Amino acid sequence: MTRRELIQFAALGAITGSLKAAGAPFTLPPLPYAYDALEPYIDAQTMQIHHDKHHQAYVDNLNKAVASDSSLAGKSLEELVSNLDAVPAAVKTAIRNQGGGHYNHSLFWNTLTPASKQKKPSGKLAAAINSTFGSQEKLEDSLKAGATGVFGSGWAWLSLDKTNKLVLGAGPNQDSPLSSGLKPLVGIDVWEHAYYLKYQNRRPEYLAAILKVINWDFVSARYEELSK
Ligand code: MN3
Repeated sequence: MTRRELIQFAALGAITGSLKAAGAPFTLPPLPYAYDALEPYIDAQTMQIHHDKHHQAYVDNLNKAVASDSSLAGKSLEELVSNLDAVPAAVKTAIRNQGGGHYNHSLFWNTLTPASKQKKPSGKLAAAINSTFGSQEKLEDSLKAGATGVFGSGWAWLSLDKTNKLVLGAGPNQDSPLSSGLKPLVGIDVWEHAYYLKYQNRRPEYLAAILKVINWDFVSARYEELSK
């Protein structure tokens, strides 16, 4: 393995491990780079508040929800979010929102990288993007359109479906594609907390910026892992 492949492999292992690891209490994963690493596209203050305050709150509230029902003890984050129907009605909304928030953000940090290190999608993912969307540019245009169209708070997604086809989607709040039987590859957080300090109401400017810092190396490796 080259050094780059080793780093990708480690990042993939870290996120796959933390999402599948058994049971509460869940903990906030460290940001895999400095707060200011995504400047000038995503500012350091936004990253610090988004990770240390918003993501931490999802983790804390998820732990409270899991602690309130003993049937949830020992379940991994991925088990909880991918099988909401198995969650008792009294805590289902909390697991959906807080578990989804923890899962979505844990993935999100790993799918970003400093712009100076950004590469194009590679290998099987590059081929799948071209055959499904025509080109990387068309995929990015469609992702931007999906993210622009989210009313209020939510996410736009590139996921794998059950037949390992690439699919685009969007959802409100912290709903995760995982809960619909999809395997999320890239999520674009369009909650205002993700961009308001720097971009205020200019969501399209934020979307153009976030696409400059997508970690396609990580996404390419995740695609290979999930499509096996
Ligand atoms: Mn967020």
